[in-house]
Amino acid sequence: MKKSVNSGLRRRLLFGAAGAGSLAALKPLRILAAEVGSSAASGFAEIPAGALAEQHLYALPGKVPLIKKTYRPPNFETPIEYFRTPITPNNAFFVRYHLAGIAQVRAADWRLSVGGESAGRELEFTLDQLKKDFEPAEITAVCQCSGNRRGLFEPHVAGVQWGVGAMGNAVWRGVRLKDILAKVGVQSDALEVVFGPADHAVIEKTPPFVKSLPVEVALDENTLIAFEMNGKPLPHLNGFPARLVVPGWTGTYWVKQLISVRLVSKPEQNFWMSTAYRLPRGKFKTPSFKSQVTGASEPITTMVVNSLITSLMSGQQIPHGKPIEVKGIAWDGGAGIDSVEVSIDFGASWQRAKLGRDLGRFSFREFTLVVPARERGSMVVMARATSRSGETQVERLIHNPAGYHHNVIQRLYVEVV
Ligand SMILES: Nc1nc2c(c(=O)[nH]1)N[C@H]1C(S)=C(S)[C@@H](COP(=O)(O)O)O[C@H]1N2
Ligand SMILES: [Mo]
Repeated sequence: MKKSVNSGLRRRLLFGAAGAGSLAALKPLRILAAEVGSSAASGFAEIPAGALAEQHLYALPGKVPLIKKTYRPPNFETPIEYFRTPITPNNAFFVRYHLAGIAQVRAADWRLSVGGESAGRELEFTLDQLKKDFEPAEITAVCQCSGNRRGLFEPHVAGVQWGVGAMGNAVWRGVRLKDILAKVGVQSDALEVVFGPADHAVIEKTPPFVKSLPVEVALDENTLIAFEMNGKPLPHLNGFPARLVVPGWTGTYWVKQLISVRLVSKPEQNFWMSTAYRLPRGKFKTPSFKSQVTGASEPITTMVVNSLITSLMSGQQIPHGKPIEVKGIAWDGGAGIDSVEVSIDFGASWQRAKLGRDLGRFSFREFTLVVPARERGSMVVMARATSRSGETQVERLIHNPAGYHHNVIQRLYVEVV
């Protein structure tokens, strides 16, 4: 009982309750923080870190121990320490699957079939052909699950209860999808491009994880079919031998074990497009996937601006007088990060952090700011990222039924002793 109250308090403290009101109204949280005391020393909200996490950590083949959410299908998130560098290592990259029948594809057997009713012809490519016959392309981009931070939603929503680690940033290398589509010919009536994977349901009821994109997004020069991640072949659980990379768009479109690409003239209708991965229409200022808008809902599209403090742990004790290094990463849906500001006075004033090297507008961007620890007692550190399109993190959660787009300004409590 006590534990759940504490975790509730922690959650409210760190990410703000849905009804927290203006930032000024957050002042009483300082008292709550003092009450919670060192029992909050467990990282982000109820998300396990350190000792607490150990019981939930599990090493999949080829991976370091990751935070297990579900085993079958595998859903594992990245522990926070791997976000202390802007590139997420392959062996620590999160894993998300909807269906348990994951295909073990051999590179030599793999074929990509490309065609569809709005293509000029049907073609099949081997991995060697992709590597030899097309100009290579490379991009650094964040793959983030739409439901990253769903576990921090208040009120709670159903689905994988992700903490902050259902995301990663990598250098993806492969070929441009537009070059492949050009080979089959894109007819003028092409509306969407439909992507099919090799994985399938174990119980036949669930349809395969087929996703579509607007044709103009598929033809964007940044949309890749990638077979390398950070200079190595894709790990099996991250899509070996080839996956779709859609910089700026949420992870759901990044189809792994990709085997089929079809140009179509009508909106793709299957469970994963028509029912799952949808938002109440107009609730977010992200681009609209026009051909898929129906009634009151529309598909999720690009990521919202967000940031994560990685240098501090919730409840961490900091010696009085010693400066506090506030470090972390920020990212958005592709405008690029303009600024990250830090506040240590509940948002009354903000100071600009120094940004790290620019690895491109789709990448994590590091930030650092050293703040003084002048007064003893609990202290709340906040970080707020703003993109180059002027979008900034929200003070209050924009609630939605599927638990997507959590980008509430983080409020991380530390104790100056
Ligand atoms: N084949 C296949 N591809 C998939 C999925 C899936 O279930 N099957 N899940 C998608 C979702 S929702 C996300 S968030 C990303 C996660 O990529 P990762 O597992 O490499 O981290 O893969 C996407 N591609
Ligand atoms: Mo996802």
